[in-house]
Amino acid sequence: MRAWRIPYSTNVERVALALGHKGIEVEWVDVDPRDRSEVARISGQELVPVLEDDDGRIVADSTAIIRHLEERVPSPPLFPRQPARRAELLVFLEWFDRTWKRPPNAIEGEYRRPAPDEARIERLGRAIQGSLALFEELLGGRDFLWGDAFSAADCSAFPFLKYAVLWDEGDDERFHRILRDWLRPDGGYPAVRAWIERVDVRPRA
Ligand SMILES: N[C@@H](CCC(=O)N[C@@H](CS)C(=O)NCC(=O)O)C(=O)O
Repeated sequence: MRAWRIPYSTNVERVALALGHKGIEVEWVDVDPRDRSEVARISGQELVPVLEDDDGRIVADSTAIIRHLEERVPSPPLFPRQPARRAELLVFLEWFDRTWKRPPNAIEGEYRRPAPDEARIERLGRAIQGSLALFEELLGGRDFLWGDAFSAADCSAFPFLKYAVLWDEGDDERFHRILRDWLRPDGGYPAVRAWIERVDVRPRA
């Protein structure tokens, strides 16, 4: 398989974790963030990650790629086998992308405006900060977000929540700084911090 990536991409890291879990080897193609022409040509859109399977199939979007990998290489799994539990996990993935990600994206949008609305940024930031309590409860008495086994939920959420604890000095993405600034655990959320350390040592393709 081949996969297209840019440095420090959260959505690329989701796929790297899924590939690493399944032990799938991939040939990475590094994309110049300022030149998306190759990605656009192969996938019809400009965002990474994009995966090319060995049969030539092209899949864009990190969640679609993880679902595709699960179909192609079912073991070790990233989704529960039981259909109802699997559907619940798909709901979580959708909630994370459509609801949880909205405040940091909106803050980034505010900073692009000539006069950012500081009160709105504060309100949105508090929503990010408040979500830590929910993740702390999701991790109550279990090692991973969806139970005792590593799953697609961990692949999806870790690359964003990790900014509560981890920071790479080479990273100058504003979106990541927003996450770091609003996810500060300030000595609390021990289950979230332990989970970040637990997932951070997992293999990545
Ligand atoms: N829904 C897509 C979103 C992909 C996405 O936003 N990719 C970012 C990198 S994390 C990107 O290519 N952004 C354009 C840029 O940074 O110029 C997914 O989950 O893969």
